[in-house]
Amino acid sequence: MRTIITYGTFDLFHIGHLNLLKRARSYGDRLIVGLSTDEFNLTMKNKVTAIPYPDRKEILEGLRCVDLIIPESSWEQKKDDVQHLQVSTFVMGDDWVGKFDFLKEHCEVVYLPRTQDISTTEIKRHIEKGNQGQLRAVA
Ligand code: C2G
Repeated sequence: MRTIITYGTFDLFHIGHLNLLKRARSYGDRLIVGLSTDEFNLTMKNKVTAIPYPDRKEILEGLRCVDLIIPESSWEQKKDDVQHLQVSTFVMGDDWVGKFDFLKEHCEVVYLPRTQDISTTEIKRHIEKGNQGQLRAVA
């Protein structure tokens, strides 16, 4: 059983999130997501989530490619998570490239190219500007 893990906020769920999760899942047989809690976002990531943790969790649980959700409540939990969940591969988008290389002594570490032209911030900005046109992820 090859267990994969990734972490994130996944606020205002969009195609970039889905692409990442589907590609992460393809590295193994089960995908675990460390979902950032509202408090962790607020205190450590300086992010105010639009969608509360319980709803973000339920959205991810509805995806075929996600097998388990655990709360992400600290920057320091990854090594313990990788060890006690017997993770084979840790996957993140490449905006984080290099930031988690310390995990390489415990599992494979993979950084995947982000999906272009879409992000939670861009969605919020798009709506604030009155929704002119559409947000398109480059295929
Ligand atoms: N992502 C992507 N393409 C996008 C937007 C996001 O591939 N257009 C990826 C990010 O690189 C990340 C995942 O989707 O791997 C979740 O993105 P966020 O919810 O923005 O998560 P982030 O704030 O990067 O938190 O400890 C790690 C942090 O919790 C990651």
